[in-house]
Amino acid sequence: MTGKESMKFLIINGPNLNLLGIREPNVYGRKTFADLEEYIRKSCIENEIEGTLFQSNHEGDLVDAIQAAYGEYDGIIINPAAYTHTSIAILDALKAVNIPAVEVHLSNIREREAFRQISYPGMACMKTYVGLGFEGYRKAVEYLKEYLSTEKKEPT
Ligand code: CA2
Repeated sequence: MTGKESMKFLIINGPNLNLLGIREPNVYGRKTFADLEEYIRKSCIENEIEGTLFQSNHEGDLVDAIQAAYGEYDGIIINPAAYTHTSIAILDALKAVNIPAVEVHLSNIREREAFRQISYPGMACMKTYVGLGFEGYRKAVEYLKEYLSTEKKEPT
């Protein structure tokens, strides 16, 4: 990336997040997935980031998207949804591409069921935002932007 180009982030959302606003409003809120995508796009624009959004219900498709990000994106923001708690494949993909990544969860998984206490993809992420709803994605954009701006200035 040269000085004048904007940073490129890939924002990945995992399974069932496309159902947002349809069920479980007490846990995930009343806003829809379209609302979330609009919020993320706006967060990227406000931070002068070129954001690409990707959602899939399929683990392999999420792995493929992460692999394809290699050499194309400066940062990854990921809410792996239920795959958070099961997917070593997503963890391995994130480690393989070695793109700075931030994990986001709408709910506070740390205060939920025991099976939600482990995050495999989180082990390859620089930071995790939980329980902030949509705001977590904005914070992730801001954190990655700041991290990458600072990193660029360091002497090689
Ligand atoms: O809090 C989060 O963002 C989660 O990643 C959401 C996942 C859950 O498995 C993780 O433990 C935490 C679930 C996403 C499913 O979203 C739904 C939305 C509406 C109705 C049903 C599910």
